[in-house]
Amino acid sequence: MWQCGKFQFDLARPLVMGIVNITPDSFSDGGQHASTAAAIAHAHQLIGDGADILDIGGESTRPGAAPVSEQQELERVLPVIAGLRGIAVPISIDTWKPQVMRAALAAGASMVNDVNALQAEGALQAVADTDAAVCLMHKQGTPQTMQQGPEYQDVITEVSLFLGERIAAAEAVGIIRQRIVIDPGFGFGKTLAHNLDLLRELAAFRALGVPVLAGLSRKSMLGAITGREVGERVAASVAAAMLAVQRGAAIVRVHDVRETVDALKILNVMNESER
Ligand code: 9MG
Repeated sequence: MWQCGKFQFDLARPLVMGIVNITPDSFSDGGQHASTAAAIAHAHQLIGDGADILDIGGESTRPGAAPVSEQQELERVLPVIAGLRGIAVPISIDTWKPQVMRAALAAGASMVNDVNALQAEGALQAVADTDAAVCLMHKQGTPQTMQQGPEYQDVITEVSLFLGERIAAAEAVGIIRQRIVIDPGFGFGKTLAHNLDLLRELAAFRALGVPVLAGLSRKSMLGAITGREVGERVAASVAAAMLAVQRGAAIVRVHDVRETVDALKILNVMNESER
């Protein structure tokens, strides 16, 4: 069982985490109120499309993205979380900032998705003080610099060692394994070759004893392979999600929930009907 606040999942089938980005380029240029309303409407659409979890973020982590202040991030995410109170699926807050984690969890979020793996001062404690789930993700560098010549001796071993250390750090402050998922961080300080190695060997991370989350949706690695712009990567994203699940991912983080849910239904039926 994977515990996510008051929600529990047996992970007998893969879960689909739908992305709700509340950044100026995502929804509306009509001010904060319009962005909030559009984000809430989008979240309901994703639930209707079959999302098992919603991942709400107020700061872009794209390569080269500018950081936003804690205050700005709070102003973006809190009204959306409040507007979604009572929905049937857990809300994950996508942040590395401990004060944003605390405020979002108090407002009703059930999970923290931290691309910084709870390394910021106070982040471990912010999660430990609750019953929330956490995603510990690997990255090399920061979103501002991470794609400037990332290097590894052995990407699988290095990412695996890091994630093992972060699981231990989380457990040391009382975050039980049943609340933890790990993520190798596709595109976060990785070349195309590193990303392909990670996807090929994704099953290796299951040896760490917690569920694996994979986020490949619309990423530049898919653009590099297909030659398609970000808005035209739906088919590549669905294919990548399928491959990740076949290699042991328990959760896939995606923009295109409806298409991914449909594709995974085919895979699930095949797996269940296996003789
Ligand atoms: C916020 N964010 C962007 N990409 C991501 C990924 O691949 N994994 C996780 N956990 N979060 C991500």
